[in-house]
Amino acid sequence: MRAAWNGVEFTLVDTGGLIPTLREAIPEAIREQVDIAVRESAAVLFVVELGTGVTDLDQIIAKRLRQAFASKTILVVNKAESAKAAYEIPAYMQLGLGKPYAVSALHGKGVGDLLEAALDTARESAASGSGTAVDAEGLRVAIVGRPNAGKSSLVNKLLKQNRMIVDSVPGTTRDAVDSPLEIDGRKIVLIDTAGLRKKARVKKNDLEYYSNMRALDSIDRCDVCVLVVDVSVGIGVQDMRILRKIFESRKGVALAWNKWDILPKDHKTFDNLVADVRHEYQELRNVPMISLSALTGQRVSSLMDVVFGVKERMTASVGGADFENKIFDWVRAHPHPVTPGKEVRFLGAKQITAAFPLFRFFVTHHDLVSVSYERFLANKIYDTYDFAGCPVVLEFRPIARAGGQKADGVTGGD
Ligand SMILES: Nc1nc2c(ncn2[C@@H]2O[C@H](COP(=O)(O)OP(=O)(O)OP(=O)(O)O)[C@@H](O)[C@H]2O)c(=O)[nH]1
Ligand SMILES: [Mg+2]
Repeated sequence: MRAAWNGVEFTLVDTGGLIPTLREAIPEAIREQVDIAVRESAAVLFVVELGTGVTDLDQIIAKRLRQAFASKTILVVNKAESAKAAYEIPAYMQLGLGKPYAVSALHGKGVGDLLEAALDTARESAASGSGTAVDAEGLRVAIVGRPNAGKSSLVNKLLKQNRMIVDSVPGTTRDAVDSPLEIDGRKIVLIDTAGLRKKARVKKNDLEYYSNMRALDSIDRCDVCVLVVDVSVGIGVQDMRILRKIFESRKGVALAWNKWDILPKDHKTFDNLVADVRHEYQELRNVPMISLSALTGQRVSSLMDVVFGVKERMTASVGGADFENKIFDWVRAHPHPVTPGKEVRFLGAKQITAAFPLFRFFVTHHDLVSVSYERFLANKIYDTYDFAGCPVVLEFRPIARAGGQKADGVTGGD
């Protein structure tokens, strides 16, 4: 939730209650939940409740916060509206998190001071860099997909060690976990993410709301995504949503058909499958695909070749004059539909240096370029150059500034 206080904007995240699920695993479960909740926060408010006294659970949570996040934790004692509060509050000093802030959320008492303190803490931890994760070096590859697709299994296979928690229960992975590795001298950071379910099915106070957010955040922070699809389940609406999110974030993508081992097949299966889904989903036409098995390891070692191929293409250059001539040819052969008096005339085109394939077109009435015409041009670029797995982005600008200028422009039909 975005909020503001005295002109400072910040994101407030309510973690929901930290409740251990298994009695014998309390400390471990709490540790995990606390870590997931607070690792990337700039300030942490640990809220306890007056009236119950200091509980075992408070002690366990406080211990973890002291160990790992002491400098950014603020202890808050809530429900401090009663007259007795002043006598009871000192007991909370034993949690070792400094002097508690007494507030009454109900009456708004003490909240202003608390926010002041929280923002001071946030500023300090932002300045010292502890509010943000330190990035490991290498090509960042986020492994994304629906729950149970086999993302963690795939990461494990790639790491050749069991670092991730794998389980047959969907939703096993809660956090986005970074694992650095090196393949043939190439540095990679693999990011295992939580399975992405439909938003509507994720309740706000659920830990899953949180892991969803972090999986989406991993897409923004990576270079190339691997979209893992369980071949026995097939492509669904949710996969297409994830793909759209990847392209909106201007990231590269490769699709891994996982669990290939359980599919009865002949030598044509893969080609047929690819042809079918590309026929059904136009967005998949330019996405490179590989079939593999995270269980047996079949073709897992080839996946990174596909990923590095995407990475190369993300910044590939098409060459100036030749590109512009092609554009003019396409426009001539397939002119933009005419709006009387408002002719869309192409004056120039060039590729712009960016982290993804970006093309700028200089056009009269640039705001009238239709969506279908934009798609036509993008498809032409995909068909002519190799941008498989990359988001091809087109920009339309009113005038040509430097280079690429053609006095009369091209409207087609000559
Ligand atoms: N037969 C077969 N089973 C697989 C394969 N990959 C994963 N599985 C099984 O699928 C189940 C889910 O695997 P995970 O790796 O936990 O899946 P995930 O995508 O990380 O799941 P979440 O973290 O819950 O989103 C486990 O029972 C795996 O053993 C595969 O290639 N073949
Ligand atoms: Mg997982």
